[in-house]
Amino acid sequence: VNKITKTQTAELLKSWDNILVISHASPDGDTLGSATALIRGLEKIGKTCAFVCSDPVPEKFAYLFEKLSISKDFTMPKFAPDKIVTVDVADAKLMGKFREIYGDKVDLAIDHHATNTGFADKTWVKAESSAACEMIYELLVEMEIEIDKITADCLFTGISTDTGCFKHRNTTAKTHEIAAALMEMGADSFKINTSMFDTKTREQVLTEQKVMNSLEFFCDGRVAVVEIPQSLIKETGVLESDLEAIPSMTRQIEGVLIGITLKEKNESEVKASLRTGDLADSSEICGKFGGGGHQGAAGCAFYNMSLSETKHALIEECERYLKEIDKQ
Ligand SMILES: [Mn+2]
Repeated sequence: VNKITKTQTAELLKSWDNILVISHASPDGDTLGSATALIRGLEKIGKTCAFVCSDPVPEKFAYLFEKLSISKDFTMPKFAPDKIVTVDVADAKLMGKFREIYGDKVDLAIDHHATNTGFADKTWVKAESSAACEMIYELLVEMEIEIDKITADCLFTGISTDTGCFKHRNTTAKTHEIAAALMEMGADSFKINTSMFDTKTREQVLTEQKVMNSLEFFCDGRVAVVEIPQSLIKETGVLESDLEAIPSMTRQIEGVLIGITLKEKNESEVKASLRTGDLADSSEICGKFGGGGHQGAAGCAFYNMSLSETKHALIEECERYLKEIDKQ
């Protein structure tokens, strides 16, 4: 990995033009907030920019693109770029369909994942940053580019969403310092946090209602499991975003150490998403099945097994795991 510093990143960007900024597939607030804030900053110093993303931008993030002069078609760049920059992309795979075209042509990756694979020619990684948006904030300050109200909203969005509204373990004093600075610059924390964390679509709640019907407890109430069968996905036309709050709902139940969400992806694959509090380690349990992730959130996939076979395999592992914990 050819790692560079913030100062070197600033120098490179100042010397470049016709820059294509790429977000990761299934875009979230951080990858979109950092892309839009970076583009706003670069346009302020006269650069021409374009933006692409492999998947559609969810409607709730539309405000990030307000008053931006770039093309509204994010499925192809409006010009042949001279330089390519990814934001919040840990692996070329996460570029989705753009991997084929640009996967080995990325000039600069700006990322906060310690696991960044070094797919870009140059990489500025800062793993202690809670969000890529923290890094873009520091970069714009370094480049002495003014952060206007909309840019502040973009950056605040990424920081707030990647920290789960300043609740996840990755939240640091620095995170709060930067968020405070962004509020001074006009970021509307109330509006952003309400829309990101306190609002669900009706479809989302109706889906959650159906999924919660399947809730079961195991291991003396220390394991909670919910199931999302293909039939539910088909009959209700559920969107991926309607399901995103479900994994953490299992962990929020008092006494539950391990929350498990099982989703039947297709006829031959079941995906498990685990959530754990302080006392258990999701990644350790998922690791047993060839998956991975973090202590608090991890996943693994099961092939050619039914939902109930998957459930039993996981519960057996949880039983073993919890016995180990009890010994300590
Ligand atoms: Mn991120």
